[in-house]
Amino acid sequence: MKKPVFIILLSIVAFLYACQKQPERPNIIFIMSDDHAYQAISAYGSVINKTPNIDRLAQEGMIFQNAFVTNSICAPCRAVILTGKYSHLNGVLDNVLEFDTAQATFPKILQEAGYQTVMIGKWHLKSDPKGFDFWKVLPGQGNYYNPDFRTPEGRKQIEGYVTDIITDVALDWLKNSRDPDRPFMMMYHHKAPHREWWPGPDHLKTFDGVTFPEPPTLFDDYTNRGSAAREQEMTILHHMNPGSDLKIKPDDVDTIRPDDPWNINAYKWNYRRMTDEQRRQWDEAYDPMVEAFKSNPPEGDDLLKWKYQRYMHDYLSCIASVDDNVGRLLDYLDKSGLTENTIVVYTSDQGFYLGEHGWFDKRFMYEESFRTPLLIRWPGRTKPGSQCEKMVMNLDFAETFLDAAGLTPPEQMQGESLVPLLKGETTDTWRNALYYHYYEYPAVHMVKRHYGIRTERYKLIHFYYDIDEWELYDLQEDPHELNNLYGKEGYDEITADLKSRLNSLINQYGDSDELTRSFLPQEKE
Ligand code: SGN
Ligand code: CA
Repeated sequence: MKKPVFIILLSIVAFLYACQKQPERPNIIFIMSDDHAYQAISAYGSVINKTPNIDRLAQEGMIFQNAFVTNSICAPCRAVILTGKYSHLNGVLDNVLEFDTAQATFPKILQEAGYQTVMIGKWHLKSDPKGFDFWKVLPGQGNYYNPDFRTPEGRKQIEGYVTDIITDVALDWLKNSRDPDRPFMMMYHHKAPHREWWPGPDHLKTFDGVTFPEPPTLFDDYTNRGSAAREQEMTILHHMNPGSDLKIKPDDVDTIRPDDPWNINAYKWNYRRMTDEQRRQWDEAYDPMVEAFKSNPPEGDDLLKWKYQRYMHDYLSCIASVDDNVGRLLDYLDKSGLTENTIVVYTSDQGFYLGEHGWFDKRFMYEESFRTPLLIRWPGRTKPGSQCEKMVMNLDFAETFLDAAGLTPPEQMQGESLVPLLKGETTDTWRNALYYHYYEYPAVHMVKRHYGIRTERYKLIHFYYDIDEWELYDLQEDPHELNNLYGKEGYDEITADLKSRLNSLINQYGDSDELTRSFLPQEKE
């Protein structure tokens, strides 16, 4: 055969092969905020704020109406997400234990398969991130103003507001470091709106003059509940502090005094991190509120109402910055032509109480903290404006991302890929019950250890360690979980069935007392 003919034939074969090749692997941007309650996202029907940019993901993709976590607290959720395994197997049962990075994680597997992998923002797992081409993370909880970052090159402080900076770093990587010939997976993880809710310069006055509607259970007295609900330490009234939480500025703000209560010094540490200009803007926004409070401090029920309004003001201001910055990122994807082949996920590490039961924080298996928001946009695969009612979990992310990249997840991962749901395929075999296990006790907020099962209609919880109490809720009749039916007449059969299904889940996921004991002390305090 003549040489030119041979070359032409070879080119045709190469062309035909290229046409048959796997479709282009999608990029993945996994946006996660910290403690962002679904009640504060307008796509979920928020009555307290608007989140137009996050809502875009619902309009252009899918909103999950029933997304849950396995253990509602920060570091454990992050370890579950990375490994696709429950806490009793990945070893991060609470915020104290360190993550063992030798484990298989979805970023490591994507990296080995040729993805560029990036981790920016809140990490909270103590050990250095592994499996990332680029990482820049906050130490521990991080700071709102002028935060420090951990990088492979050491620690570095960046001036500005944390939510803006995390986005600047993400955009900078996309613009200047990304190899356009390879897919990427970016974990873009906000610190906001975590306690102590310090709003950024752009939103210091956004909610001034607004009165937020109170949740119906703000004045809950915990009748018909167990000791766990009564004995927690996460009430807005008693456990939210005047300094760093409510922003009542101490008179001697520039002196750290060892005899000051922790929260007053926490206010001072936060304030002292600010530049002169940041402090000027802060004082201008907050001084009138502090003066009004000091001249006429509310009492009785009015004090709780006042604290709730203060809480919402600052919490929602932090979310306004998150929403703006999600908008900046989505705009860049549009402008750079990346939108079409990029899966964008928005979620929170867990849910949060916005005054329901009189609480803030999370931890309980009750709905507000057991659930988490989840919105996913996947152009060309997911129908815009679609809704998913299936019960999905943060346990499912690892397998979802691997599946979307055309990879087979390792055996030990315990979730389910959400890809069929995202494609709108009907599936009859989806899970019909959820397993939950929370461990961090005794600890801040004093939520007792518990595990349980949730089906579409019922929830059965066992609180243990220093108590032995069961709770049963009918979510259809009692969506706010105010009436514990455990042991009540007529519920024996339902309870027996739930207990047997709970045992099956414990076996299925390989949980056991021995595993808990191997990680956590058993001596009761
Ligand atoms: C801090 C907060 C707590 C919060 C934990 C865990 N107190 O200790 O309210 O429950 O973090 O949060 S603070 O006044 O220091 O903010 S988590 O999201 O990291 O699990
Ligand atoms: Ca959190």
